[in-house]
Amino acid sequence: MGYSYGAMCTLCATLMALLLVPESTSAARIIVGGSNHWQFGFNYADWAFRSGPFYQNDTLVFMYNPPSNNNTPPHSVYLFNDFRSFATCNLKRAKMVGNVAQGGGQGFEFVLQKAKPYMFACGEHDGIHCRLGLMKFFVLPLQRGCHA
Ligand SMILES: [Cu+2]
Repeated sequence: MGYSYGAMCTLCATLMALLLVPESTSAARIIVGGSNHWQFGFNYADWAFRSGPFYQNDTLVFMYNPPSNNNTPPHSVYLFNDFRSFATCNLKRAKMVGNVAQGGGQGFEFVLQKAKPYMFACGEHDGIHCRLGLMKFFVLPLQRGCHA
């Protein structure tokens, strides 16, 4: 008696939605920047915001051409340990995880092994790619499922 038809419908719809969303247990392989790959001037913070959430053990793939004679600007992948360095694009305390040559072919792969914040940037041109080129973003991978 207590439940209105509307409330029952809402409950039903909620249960249906829960049942229909398949719980994905396999890790994903995500191309950073999508079809834009890893390049100067694309807004990666915005991309990361729209592409999330990311999950523990997902793989981020950074695709960028190795340096060549026909003026391809080199890129790389750096990981920051502290937010202040990330915010100011100070690479001195960042660690290079992908060098300028590793973005070719299938791209440079980085597995988000832990459920902790990861802060990335391109380390080229003294932080100019990070500062002016918007080549920086952070992700906070979530644990997958309730029984991980
Ligand atoms: Cu770059």
